[in-house]
Amino acid sequence: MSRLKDLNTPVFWAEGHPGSLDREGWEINVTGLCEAPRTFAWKDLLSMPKTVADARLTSVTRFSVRGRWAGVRVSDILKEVRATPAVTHVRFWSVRSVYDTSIPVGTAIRERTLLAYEFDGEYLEEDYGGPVRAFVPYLWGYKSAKSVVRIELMDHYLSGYWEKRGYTDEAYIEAGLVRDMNEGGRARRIADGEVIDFISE
Ligand SMILES: Nc1nc2c(c(=O)[nH]1)N[C@H]1C(S)=C(S)[C@@H](COP(=O)(O)O)O[C@H]1N2
Ligand SMILES: [Mo]
Repeated sequence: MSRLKDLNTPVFWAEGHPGSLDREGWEINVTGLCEAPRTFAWKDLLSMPKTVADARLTSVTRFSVRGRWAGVRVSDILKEVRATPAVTHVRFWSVRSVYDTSIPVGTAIRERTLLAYEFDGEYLEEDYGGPVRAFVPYLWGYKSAKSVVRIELMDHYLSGYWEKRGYTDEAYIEAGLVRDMNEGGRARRIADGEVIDFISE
């Protein structure tokens, strides 16, 4: 069990659940347009500055869950590998290399875009994209690729798994109702953009 499970947070694995994953042996390979491509092992990520973002994962399927997501800023990763100025998009690949999604570099370097390994102080379990997932609170949840194994730094955009199947490339969060998982799935109204507060009725 975990906090996300207690909140009945939906579990999405379009490509199929990956089964049990090895946290201690986890590695994320960073490739593409950078001067120092490298692999970040689990212990490397733990040794980097930890950022805690009290923020929401909000799905286009209209649920939203808030908690303290924690991990390494994607901007710190880009600094470590010395991303070149040519980089316009950052592509995340999930374990098994079926699910991918890309975001503009400007969004990737925002302060709460993370490679997250914790939620409310607990390590992320496989269901929710552990050991390490992308967390991008600014955009619909399909940009928050789970169980990330590879990050590609690119000078162009490519539609990913869901974008090829009809979800927008931009993934801007749109106003409407969402089920607030922190309140038992109660329907609440949101404005456009990152969900920070709800609109009172
Ligand atoms: N690998 C992978 N990552 C994924 C998905 C997926 O199906 N496979 N679904 C995305 C979508 S649509 C959402 S809303 C969130 C859901 O995260 P959760 O399953 O932890 O609730 O994960 C995103 N990342
Ligand atoms: Mo989603």
